[in-house]
Amino acid sequence: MKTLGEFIVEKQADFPHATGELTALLSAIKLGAKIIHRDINKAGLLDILGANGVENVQGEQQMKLDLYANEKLKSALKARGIVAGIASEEEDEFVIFEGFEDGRYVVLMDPLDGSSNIDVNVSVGTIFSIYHRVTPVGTPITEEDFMQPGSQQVAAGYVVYGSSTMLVYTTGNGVNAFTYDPSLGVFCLNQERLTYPPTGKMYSINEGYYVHFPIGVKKYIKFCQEEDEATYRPYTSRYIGSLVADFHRNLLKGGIYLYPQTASHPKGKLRLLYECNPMAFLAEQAGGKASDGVNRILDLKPQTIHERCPFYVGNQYMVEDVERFISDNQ
Ligand code: AHM
Ligand code: MG
Repeated sequence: MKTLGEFIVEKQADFPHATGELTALLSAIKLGAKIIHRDINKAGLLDILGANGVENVQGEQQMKLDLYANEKLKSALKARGIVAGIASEEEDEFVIFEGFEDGRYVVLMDPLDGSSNIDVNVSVGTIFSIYHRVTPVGTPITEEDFMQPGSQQVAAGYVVYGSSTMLVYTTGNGVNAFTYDPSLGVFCLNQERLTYPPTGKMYSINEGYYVHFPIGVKKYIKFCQEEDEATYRPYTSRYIGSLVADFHRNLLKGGIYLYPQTASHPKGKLRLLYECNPMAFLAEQAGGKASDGVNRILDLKPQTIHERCPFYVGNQYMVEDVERFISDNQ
């Protein structure tokens, strides 16, 4: 048995000039994940279910646990003195960690993705994305530090709070998965160099919005439902409505997740910086692909912290199929 802490330290030895800062940063996320795990598991007991009546910058109801997870992760990241600031789904503006201008990293996060699922006991997740800052160390960070394309990510990952809690991350050298053992309080290595299975049989999309999808996506959905033994179609439809859980299942079983643009949401729903980019980094590191339907997600140049983009992620050939349907039906 190998713990996440041991694994990270072991990997750090591969980089003789590593300062240990990224190791400490990942430890902070690990600690935040343990705290969130603990409190999600007793959400009903602690009276932290339900909306708190506050809307976030995107006009969505924030759940009490969203705010709680945001605060816990923020303080875990701040405490180490390595991170100069963060951007979060739950913060209108990026947050400067005052007094920590020497930090070389910035972190973007969705502290509790899919939080509307908590009240009904369905899996939720934490998503994180780590960059080196681009402004000089020693000065306060600026928005520019967060406006980097996803290809510049130093590390990214997620924690899925499901039937068990798992942490999955990449530093650009493959994807590694760990399962949390609550009795020991440690994440244990589950799988090193995780990759998509060669064939996928699942497609995940909110088909309730079918009528609003672009024509290419409508045709791709019909393609998924057609019979063709050679390509394992019809595919199975699976949609939890929790990006982390849907992504995780497709990574393990093979499949594609789609969140297209619609007439009312011309850029889709998911946020580029702290939902699409980290998942895209993981997908590519696992041999898969992530696209906005036309472009590689990791090449997109962000304009604003909370910007959205259409998102197609999963087995490479499945994402290429949907891209073909989109370009053939422009
Ligand atoms: P959130 O960040 O407000 O929780 O929203 C993101 C979630 C994703 O986890 C999920 O895949 C998607 O929204 C579901 O959206 P919909 O209910 O429109 O299918
Ligand atoms: Mg989210």
